[in-house]
Amino acid sequence: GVQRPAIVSSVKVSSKTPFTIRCYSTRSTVIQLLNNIGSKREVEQYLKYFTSVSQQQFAVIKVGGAIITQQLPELASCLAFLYHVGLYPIVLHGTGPQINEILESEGIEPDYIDGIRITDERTMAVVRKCFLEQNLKLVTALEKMGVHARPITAGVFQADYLDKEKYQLVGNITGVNKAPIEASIQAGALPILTSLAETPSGQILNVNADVAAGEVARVFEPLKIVYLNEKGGIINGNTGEKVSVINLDEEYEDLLKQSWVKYGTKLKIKEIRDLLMHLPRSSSVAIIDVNDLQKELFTDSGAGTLIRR
Ligand code: X2W
Repeated sequence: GVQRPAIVSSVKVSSKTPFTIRCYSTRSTVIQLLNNIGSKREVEQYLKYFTSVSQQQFAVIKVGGAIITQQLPELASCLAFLYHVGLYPIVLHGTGPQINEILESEGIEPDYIDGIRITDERTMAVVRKCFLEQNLKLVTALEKMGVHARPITAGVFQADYLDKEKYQLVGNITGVNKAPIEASIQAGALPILTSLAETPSGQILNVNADVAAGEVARVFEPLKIVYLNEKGGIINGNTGEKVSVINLDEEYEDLLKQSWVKYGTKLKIKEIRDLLMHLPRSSSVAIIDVNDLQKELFTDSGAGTLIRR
């Protein structure tokens, strides 16, 4: 496996924590986490669990594009915390709302089929611009918090056209190149990915970020798979309530028949089901609010929507 990057300067959190943090300035953050998030025993147990596997197998975190606009400070500080305790999540972000905003300002109505954007040449230019802008925004916010973060905006996803007639420049991922992600973690940098893909002949294609995050989780098989969205989970469109758990084996077929399960929500649930069918039975996916990330990672009580088999 990949060697854990060297700790710059270290300090013990407690005599029992097998764990070091990077610099003294973050010690108060760690103590705060230990006090606020869960019992010390609970948090230490999870820290031990997360460091029992190779760094690249800790977590895949999908960040909805809306969060970069609405909750960037919260997002950056949650990720900075993980980095400072020596945990390296693989982060993949979307940029859906930013794309729509630009399209609408240019008088173009965003067009989707089943949650997938129909991406013509003109739209693709906007998609690429937004992915690069939002990626830089997140990386810059992390760097301001002393985090070494690496933008990875190409070279990971190989793809074919999903359906050229129907969606135009949209990719169906056929391969995930782990090397740039592994190299980033090995160099001690958080890998920050977009979901842009490339055909063998070099054509850039647009891929839904939920789908791409699922593909990353499929190849890395991380301990935690977390989707951060602005709603803090999946909302039942009929009742307006948050769905706390989806047990796929029992509920999937019925769920897909519900009138509110459509567009992006349907795509997300389908993709997560596909993913969980390929992972060990004990795997699950949590869809949560960014402010619940530490609670989700370090305590027994989850938050948001848990999807499992
Ligand atoms: C998405 C990629 C961005 C995305 C799109 O163009 O909107 C396709 O639909 P969020 O913020 O995670 O929704 N691509 C093909 O998924 O961003």
